[in-house]
Amino acid sequence: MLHPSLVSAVLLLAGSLGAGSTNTRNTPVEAQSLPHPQVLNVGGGQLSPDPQVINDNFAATTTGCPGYSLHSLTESQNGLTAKLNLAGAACNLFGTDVANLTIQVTYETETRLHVNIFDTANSQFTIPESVFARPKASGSSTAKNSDLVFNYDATPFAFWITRRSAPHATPLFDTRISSLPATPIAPVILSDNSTALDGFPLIFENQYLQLTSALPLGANIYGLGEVVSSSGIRRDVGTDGGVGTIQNDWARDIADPVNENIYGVHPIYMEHRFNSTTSTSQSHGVFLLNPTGSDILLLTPPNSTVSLIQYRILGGTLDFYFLAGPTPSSVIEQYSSIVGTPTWQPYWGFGFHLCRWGYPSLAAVKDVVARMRAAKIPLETMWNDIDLYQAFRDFTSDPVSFNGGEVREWIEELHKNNQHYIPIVDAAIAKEVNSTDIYDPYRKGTELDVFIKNPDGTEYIGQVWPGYTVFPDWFAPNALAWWTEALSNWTKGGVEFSGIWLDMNEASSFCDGSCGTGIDISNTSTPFILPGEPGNFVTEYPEGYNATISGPSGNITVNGTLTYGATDSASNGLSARGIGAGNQTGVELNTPPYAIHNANGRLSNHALATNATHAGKYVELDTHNLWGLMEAEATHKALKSVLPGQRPFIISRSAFAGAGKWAGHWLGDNFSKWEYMYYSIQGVLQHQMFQIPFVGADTCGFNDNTDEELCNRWMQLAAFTPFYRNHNVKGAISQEPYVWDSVANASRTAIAVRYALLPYWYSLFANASLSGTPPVRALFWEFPNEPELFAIDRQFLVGRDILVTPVLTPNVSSVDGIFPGRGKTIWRDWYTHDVVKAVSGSNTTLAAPLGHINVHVRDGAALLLHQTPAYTVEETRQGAFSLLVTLSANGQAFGTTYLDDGVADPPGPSTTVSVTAGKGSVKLASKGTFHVAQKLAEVTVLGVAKKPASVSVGGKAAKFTYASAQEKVVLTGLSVDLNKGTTIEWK
Ligand code: MIG
Repeated sequence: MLHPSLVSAVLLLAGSLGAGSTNTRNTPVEAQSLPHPQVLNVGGGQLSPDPQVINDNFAATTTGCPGYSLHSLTESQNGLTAKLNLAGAACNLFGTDVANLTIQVTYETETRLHVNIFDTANSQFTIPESVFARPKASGSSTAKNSDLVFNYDATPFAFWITRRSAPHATPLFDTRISSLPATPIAPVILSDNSTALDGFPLIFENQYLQLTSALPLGANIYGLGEVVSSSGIRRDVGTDGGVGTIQNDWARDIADPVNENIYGVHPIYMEHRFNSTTSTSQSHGVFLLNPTGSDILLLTPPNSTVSLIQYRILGGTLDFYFLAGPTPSSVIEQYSSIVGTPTWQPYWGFGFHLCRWGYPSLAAVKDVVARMRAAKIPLETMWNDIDLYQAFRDFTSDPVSFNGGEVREWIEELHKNNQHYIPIVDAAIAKEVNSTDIYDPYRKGTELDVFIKNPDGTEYIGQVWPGYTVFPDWFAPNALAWWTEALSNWTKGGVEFSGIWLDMNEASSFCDGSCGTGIDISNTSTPFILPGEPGNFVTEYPEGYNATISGPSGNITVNGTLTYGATDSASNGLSARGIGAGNQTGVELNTPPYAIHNANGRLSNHALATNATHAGKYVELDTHNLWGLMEAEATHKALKSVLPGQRPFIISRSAFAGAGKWAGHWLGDNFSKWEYMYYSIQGVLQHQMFQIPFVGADTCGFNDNTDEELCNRWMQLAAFTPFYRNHNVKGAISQEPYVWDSVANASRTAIAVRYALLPYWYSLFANASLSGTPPVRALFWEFPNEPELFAIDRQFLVGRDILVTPVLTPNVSSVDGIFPGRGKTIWRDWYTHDVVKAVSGSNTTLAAPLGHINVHVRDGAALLLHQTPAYTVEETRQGAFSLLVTLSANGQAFGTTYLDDGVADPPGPSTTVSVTAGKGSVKLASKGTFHVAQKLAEVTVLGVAKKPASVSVGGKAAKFTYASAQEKVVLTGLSVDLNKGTTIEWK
């Protein structure tokens, strides 16, 4: 049994190290002098000098690459297969050219075309089916009825994808690059006088793949991530000789830098093409199923008529999926057919979550929960960070500050109050420091052989919070069973969690290589000065913050008046094919010849050495980007057995394509800056495309101190994002929403709107889990023919109907926002129901005093709402429903609401309530077997031009009120049985 007990590890406080170092950034900083011995790196591989040179200037060399020619073509109804042979002498640019390739083209569905180019010998790494189940072809889809067409040139081999409906239009994807001028592309692909085509042959080497496709000049590209993009949701393709984007795909533990690789990897993009002649648009998607480290560049050659996308990949195969769309949302839905639809979230998951790093004790946490209630700010779920742990060890609680028995009692109290508890789980597992140290998760894991190894078969030992650590190997056959037992014992020991928070799972390691191998590992101190400790005090505040004027409240006084300025577990069924570098000879594991633009330099920096091995067959070099995905899957499966019948609630920091099937995501270590509040919107939108729709940012900001004004605005904005959690760094000032009265007010207001809208949120997520439809939407996804919306990411839509226009700058009392629809769509204010007098096609200025977030309802909507938002989601659910109908100009509206018990996994019986309005009536009809106990008590219809003479419900005359300013009919005191439906009519 895995009872965690730590006997002799002595935890040295990191603050006692590195005295004298000052650093204003409160991310952990490296201590000046480490007590650790020199890194030995035994078995962890010799690491290359740092930094490795990035090979940007190599067009001259690529010119020498011969490309391939196609032969032995076999065509079938569903596609084709052929061989590709190296068309000349190998160039061995960054590895060894693979002479024999196979191309397989499959028309998998009418909207999905699969182009897979792989080494015929099948020794390059490919994701095992157990980790990523590739979609099945529909069988009935053929080359003849597909929306997409695969075209090719045999020699030199190149292919392009067109739409069947427009064979002569610019291809969607085109590796011929024939329209390029002969001019070289500076600065990334450089200086030779070769023809353009010569510059972009297909390169397929054991350690380097390169494929380049033409894009329309200045194309609208979205996706590719994870990233905090300086160009917003619309990625920068560069202009005239410039590289706009280098998306590096190497999962990395780093506090949200701009335009660099961060926690997750999602090689999917969507392109949106607008035809200005016809004012119509079409979107398509391109997904590369390859988890190997890579760079994806978006650039525009000088004087070029096209822009380019170029993939540079460290291994694996060119496994492409093309998605036909043709609308933005349909591209996203089609992507879910490859990576899977997102996991069902429990209803309570949409409540407000509160967390911080740096709660010293259970008493402090209890106090927070009590203060939330005293302030009447709904708290659904309380979280704990690594403060909970004993000696930073997973699956423990500190016997003194978080005493197990008391923790149990407290969590059970939370549960009685319909609240929940979520603890953190770090990726690395502490290694026992000596023979008297007993740490069962380590001991049992060693017994079951579930940890990552050095190439020589010894245990790989890195270093994370608890000191020297090992790392779960999700490819190990026993990993899932071991993980499940550890989680189960933890909850049995008192930490009765309702969900799990997965951190550090890129996976992160603080030292170089297997640094604990062969040395005394008894020093468990952290090689960082923790935030808030001497040498790393948290001193930064938001932009514009003025401590002299307003003290700790920031720019405003506590009453809200502006004072500043003027205004499977993968374990089983491992594929024997495509094992990759773990089984190949002549592969440089630690320093691949091409250095991708990993902003950490060496691939192993702050991560595991790339020659670390998994289950005796795979190497970290090939599988690094899969760690978070695989941990999320294992945790999901573990929670299904620890909390049977309930939907696993998991938030993971690292992710790869498909992780949404198992977990949600938070946007990592952002900063308490206005800029980062803005970035949170693009982060949420990106992850809608990535099929991880349950996502949100650390509200009020993680790193640095927040201030009252920023926290006020952010608590309101985040109430309209799926995962709503306030989280804070250790050592920063407190930022729970009750800390400032104005923030408390703003939070209560926004949370009330959120909880009223829960049936809508929940229905949007049901549609996501059923069909991959994105719950949160960029404006152009709903209005794809309005180019002025293509880059909008300071506003967003929740579903089809709710437009959110947050304030993203300090010291203002109004906000500019665009109202999509070019004047044809009616937008009504959520709070007043007034119709907005919107400027068509450009910004409208809206009042936005502190504590007010602009929310507008689209016309044609029928929203079933909780009538009375309460303290918890459960209490809110127990109350009656109300209905809001917003008639369009022609008097119509439609909406559906999905209702079920909100917890069962797999989902149990459900009922869908459909509301159809038109011609003086609103009809409610229900379908399904879930019994809806709560009645519909209130109906509001907006857009009834004249006061009706009479209104009836189910044929019986009903009392109503009418407000002509809002053209509003309101019926209250109803008791409509939603299981039966009814008709409301007015004359
Ligand atoms: O390197 O557990 O992103 O949310 O508070 C710091 C402490 C480790 C990083 C997470 C952050 C969390 C923090 N963790």
